[in-house]
Amino acid sequence: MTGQLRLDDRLQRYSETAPHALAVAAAVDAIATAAIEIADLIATGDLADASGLTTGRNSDGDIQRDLDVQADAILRRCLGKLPIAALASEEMREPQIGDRAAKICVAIDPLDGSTNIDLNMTVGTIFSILPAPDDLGLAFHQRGCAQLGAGFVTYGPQTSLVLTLGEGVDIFTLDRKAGCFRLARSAVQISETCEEFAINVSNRRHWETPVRAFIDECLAGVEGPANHDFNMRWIGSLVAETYRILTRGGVFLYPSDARPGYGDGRLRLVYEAHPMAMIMEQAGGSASTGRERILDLSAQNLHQRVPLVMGSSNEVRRVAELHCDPLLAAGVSAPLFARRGFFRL
Ligand code: FBP
Repeated sequence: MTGQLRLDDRLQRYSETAPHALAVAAAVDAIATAAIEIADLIATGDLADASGLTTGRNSDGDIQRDLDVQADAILRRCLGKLPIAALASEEMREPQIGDRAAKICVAIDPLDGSTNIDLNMTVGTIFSILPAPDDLGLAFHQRGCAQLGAGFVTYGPQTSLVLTLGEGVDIFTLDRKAGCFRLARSAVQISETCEEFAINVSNRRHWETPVRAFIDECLAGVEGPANHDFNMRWIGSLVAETYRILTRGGVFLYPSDARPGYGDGRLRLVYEAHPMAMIMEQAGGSASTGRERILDLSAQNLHQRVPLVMGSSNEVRRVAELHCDPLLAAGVSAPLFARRGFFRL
């Protein structure tokens, strides 16, 4: 461990650095407290009646599991003690307006990847912290680059909290005996190049031509223009995929596709793509839709979906190049070697 620095000590130091910092630090601290409770609940599983069973659908039509509902309640209880101007959750139809004098707004995905719960696989909590605008109706319509902080917690073999406060990315691991998070890795960096891609290939026939072209290049490996082999992973849990990229590089894609309801992909801009994009950029990686930088986008509505391509910057750039290719953009598949030189940059 990196000097055993505790998260609360890190937050204490940060809280003195800027006008919003005290409020941001308090929100992260509350999320960390909630995460310890959620981690316990997940670890106890069936024994605590937290089975991952489907209980219904949330306001946006997603299948909702008992743990989604419980995680949401725990986070709202912990955050509810703080002055927060507006709170948004994947599990709520509309944001909840709180203390109008407060300096920050918080958006959460209480339990991302919850279809994995009954498989005993990694799930997580994602959060985004924004400044409170004068008109709170616009709280979650701000561009991603307005975020003051962002992060996620993974509930896996270890419970880890990945955090950016706009000055790099740190990873804290839960010390279960002491009941606190301790610094495990600081100033995390994502390598520019990578040898691993992640995408749900079962949707291949529904993808746009540039996405298909990129994955064809990865699959061609050493025999194609990429000139090296790729490995593939698909966990079906955004937090676990992001953690992997922060650990050994890689590129993740959840693109738009032709299935009904997937015209903008699957992931949500405000509480999934924005925070992950801030983490990527703060760690030296990139995040785009394939056409635009994620942090330049602002949501028209709270639950808006967005295509997401993130990870090692050379691969994210390559996906963008393919989207700019006029033939591919028109849906014409070109042979691999016609698209780029054998020795890629
Ligand atoms: P939820 O927002 O419903 O939790 O879904 C998000 C997610 O589970 C991501 O974590 C993951 O990347 C993706 O959906 C998997 O989608 P698919 O099942 O279509 O491959």
